[in-house]
Amino acid sequence: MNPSASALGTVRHDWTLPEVTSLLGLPLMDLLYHAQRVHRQHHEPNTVQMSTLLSIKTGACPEDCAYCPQSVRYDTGLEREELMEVAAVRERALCAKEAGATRFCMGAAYRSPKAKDLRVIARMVREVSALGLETCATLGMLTAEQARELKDAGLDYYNHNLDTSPEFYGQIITTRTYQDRLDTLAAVRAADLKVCCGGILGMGESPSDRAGLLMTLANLPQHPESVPINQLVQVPGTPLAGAAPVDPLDFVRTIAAARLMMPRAHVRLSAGRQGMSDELQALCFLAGANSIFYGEKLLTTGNPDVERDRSLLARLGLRPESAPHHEETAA
Ligand code: SAM
Ligand code: DTB
Ligand code: SF4
Repeated sequence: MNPSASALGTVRHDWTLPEVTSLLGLPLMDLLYHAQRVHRQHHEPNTVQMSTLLSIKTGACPEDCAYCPQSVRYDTGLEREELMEVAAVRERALCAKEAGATRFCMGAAYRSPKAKDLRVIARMVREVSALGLETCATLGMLTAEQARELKDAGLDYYNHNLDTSPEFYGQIITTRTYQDRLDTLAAVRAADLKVCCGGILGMGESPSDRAGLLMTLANLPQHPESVPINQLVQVPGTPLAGAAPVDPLDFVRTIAAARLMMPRAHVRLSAGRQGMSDELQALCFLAGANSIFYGEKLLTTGNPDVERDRSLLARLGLRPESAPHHEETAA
């Protein structure tokens, strides 16, 4: 099927695999043209939303995600760290705000958080929110009650990725199911939190798996507000170290298709930017990416430093998106 140009960019939840496949296979210039056109219908052009990540609990995770340096099953030489103190997290959030981030995302290497840890994390969320930053957390599986507890603490976004297609998923993770992930996303929505949900490219998935990931994301009852598209960061010791790298232009195509299928979402050019040229990143922005992780570290691996990103944005004439109005009670 050939997607009709006028229908592209409408909010739909009934995508079929052949439709997504044909979108991904459009001549690149047509795909980029449509993506940028639709981008401008729904978003302020030339702006980029900036989130800073912090790993608040690192390593020793019981899950077996084949890409992840934090799984206890792989020897990656990563030093484990217990849950951070609230004051130390607040300090890091303040630094992120001063550097220009508008959202602070706290990540923990959990399968799911324990009640006592969640109480501490809720305090972190309150403190970070009081700084006037948007808050995001990624803590693994959540029950509906846990999602509500985070919402009550002032959490804005919850990140929980589908990672890949339902068909390929079993080759990447065996310790929890695709349905577990969908259940967490439903719990997060039920608590009226905003959803950040995307996936990873470069894990050995087929073009049809990429289409399947995008189709599953776009056919969720409500599109995620934020869609991170990660390129695998290969970490020695993980099963995916040495996987064939994704063709950079296929990465760009996936971003463009995400933009067209979820027109109102922020599409985040996420992990993997450290190895990308400025020109490749520019193509990703042209394809409709309008968000990045900002700061020299992702969770445990590197990200371009602040100076490089400031210069990239300046070279491209992009400006940071301003923070949505937020009650500021401190600093
Ligand atoms: N443990 C929680 C979970 O898995 O939901 C939260 C943290 S986990 C590190 C968050 C996401 O980071 C994963 O779902 C995956 O998409 C991404 N990620 C982890 N390792 C990565 C890597 N090496 N390259 C790219 N993305 C990665
Ligand atoms: C997402 O999609 N990417 C971020 C965030 N959500 C939590 C994490 C990327 C992690 C890359 C590997 C690391 O630094 O440990
Ligand atoms: Fe654990 Fe999350 Fe890493 Fe999977 S991605 S091993 S759940 S920290």
